[in-house]
Amino acid sequence: MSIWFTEKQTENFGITMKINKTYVSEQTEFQKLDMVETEEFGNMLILDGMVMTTQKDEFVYHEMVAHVPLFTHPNPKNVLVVGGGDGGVIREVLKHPSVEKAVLVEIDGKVIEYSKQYLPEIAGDLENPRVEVKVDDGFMHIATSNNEYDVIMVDSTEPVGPAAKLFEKGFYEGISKALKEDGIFVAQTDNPWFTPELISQVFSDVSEIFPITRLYTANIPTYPSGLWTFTIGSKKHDPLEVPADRFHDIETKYWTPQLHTASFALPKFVSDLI
Ligand code: AG3
Repeated sequence: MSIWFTEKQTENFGITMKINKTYVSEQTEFQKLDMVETEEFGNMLILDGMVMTTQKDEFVYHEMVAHVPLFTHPNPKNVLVVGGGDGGVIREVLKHPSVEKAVLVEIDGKVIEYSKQYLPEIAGDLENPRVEVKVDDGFMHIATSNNEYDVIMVDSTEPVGPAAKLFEKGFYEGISKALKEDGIFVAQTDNPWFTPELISQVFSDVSEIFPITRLYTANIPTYPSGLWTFTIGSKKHDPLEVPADRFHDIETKYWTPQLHTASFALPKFVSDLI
């Protein structure tokens, strides 16, 4: 007998994976958390029935969330990750020597705990002395931060459940206030096939607050449609005008200096959304 997991990405469409083992299946204070071993993609974290990350393809998302804004900023020192309790974005952030402090604010301590246990190569850097982990509400953390961060990364779930308020204009206003005067933020903004309105809405909200707003994409096979978007809001530095000598050497599997720029080249049906 074999067991298969399906994430129904829409009412009528889904992605299916063969499951070898279920390590955890638990209702936390905030959401349903499953940690499983898949045959094809290694261990996988699922929240509220949605694929969050897998050992095989996690590098795409985590590298692209971290390196695009971090290389856009000339000297990022203080960095905040909202969500991202699996630690993948933090691992990539720490590859930038200018970063003195990386704060992770994750609402659900169970995500951190089980990621350390079952996704060690993703979560391993959460113990690094440059990292401060807070189990707290990211929305509240943003609301009470002023002029503190160079770069903020929103590594949230989808706009349902605990993350719904992280896709609202008021949250982006809070982010702007929490950033220094030349700060940059990035948020994962879902996919253009099944959630085109979300991309348009977020882009329009962010562009009312930030002088520079940009959309870029990456290919993530286990996420809905595989074509994932990220929205950048920046007060001063344009990700499309990064001087070539700012791209220092780092070890990556997806991000390259060429791809940094190329990821902003959008298919027509995607650029029509913004
Ligand atoms: N956060 C964004 C995952 C969104 C996936 N959506 C879905 N499967 N419907 C990923 C967390 C990784 N650190």
